[in-house]
Amino acid sequence: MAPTLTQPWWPRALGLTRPALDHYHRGLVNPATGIADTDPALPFGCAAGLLVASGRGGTWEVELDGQRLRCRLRDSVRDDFDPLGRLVVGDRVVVRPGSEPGRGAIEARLPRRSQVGRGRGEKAPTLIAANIDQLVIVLSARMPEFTLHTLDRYLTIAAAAEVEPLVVLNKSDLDDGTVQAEVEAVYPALGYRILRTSVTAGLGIESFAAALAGCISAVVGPSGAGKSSLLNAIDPSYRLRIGQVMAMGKGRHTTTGSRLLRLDCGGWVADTPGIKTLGLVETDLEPMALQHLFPELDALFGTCRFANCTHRSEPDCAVSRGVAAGRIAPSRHASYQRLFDELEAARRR
Ligand SMILES: Nc1nc2c(ncn2[C@@H]2O[C@H](COP(=O)(O)OP(=O)(O)OP(=O)(O)O)[C@@H](O)[C@H]2O)c(=O)[nH]1
Ligand SMILES: [Mg+2]
Ligand SMILES: [Zn+2]
Repeated sequence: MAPTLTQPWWPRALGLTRPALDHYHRGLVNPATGIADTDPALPFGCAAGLLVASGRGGTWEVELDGQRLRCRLRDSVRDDFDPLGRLVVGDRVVVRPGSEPGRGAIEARLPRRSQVGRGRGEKAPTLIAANIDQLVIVLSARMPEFTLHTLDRYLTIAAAAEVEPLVVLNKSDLDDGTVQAEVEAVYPALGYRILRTSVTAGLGIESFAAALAGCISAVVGPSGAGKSSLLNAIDPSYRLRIGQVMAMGKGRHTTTGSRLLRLDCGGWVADTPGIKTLGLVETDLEPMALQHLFPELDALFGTCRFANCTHRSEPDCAVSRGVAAGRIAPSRHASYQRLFDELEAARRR
């Protein structure tokens, strides 16, 4: 029997109970028009599934009732996706099973609760995953070198997409404690969850696995940070390709496409390719809205002399005062300013 969207079929199918699922719209969206159909029932003979991988040659893998279907896009919907409407892993799709076993056709994409992407400069942004509960930000202490700004950039992406971030400091075997101290001085107090791992030393792997259990996560971070290594560490059967440190930094990415992997403990995780230029996919993010994505700046909202203070060089700015008084980390203020300038420049283009 085809499930209808008036029932919360999706969390049940995946064993999920997250309250964030309330965000789901009900009703179908016609990918050609972006308009929700008012009829909440799925078309006769169709079922809703989870897009787990984009195959080559226009084939997509969809998980439906514990089965894997290889699907193509129905011709009439193929060309109708705008850049942000393209299918991506994590999308919920309406599938019509084919006459051949294990085959089907994607008829429509269901509305998204969230989407995370990366900028590509002038080009349209590339989406990483849709409908994720958690953005797992993997950074290495060294090789590639850790920077606070990279961390702030990823945290901003998560906040803009309204996805819960989890920070993983990997390669802790290469850290003399400096990176850990730098991070712990600032981020836990802001409410961010931080894990410390080392695949090489087998450190923190269990906590990492536990943090993924029961939800849909996307693992992001610079190339070479150890994203695929961490996932292989929690389940060797994934057999994800691991890069050679020597080849890193030469523009080579070991992981290429995104794929959702099923977790033994329930839930899904997407390994993603390392990101070189991480832009804000929410192209409609106003520079003035950026302050709300930094919790410590958001807390001071409305307390500067000027109501439209950008917290850069205005007189009597509560944020600058906070930095001077040691209540706000200078690195956070610097990250904010850099991202603000970027957003402003993007608006002018
Ligand atoms: N010293 C050390 N090396 C690690 C650790 N984790 C991973 N590595 C090494 O880092 C290199 C890159 O690992 P990958 O897992 O391929 O990195 P990735 O983040 O998936 O990279 P992309 O797929 O290119 O985005 C490999 O040589 C790993 O063996 C760690 O905890 N400590
Ligand atoms: Mg990888
Ligand atoms: Zn200000």
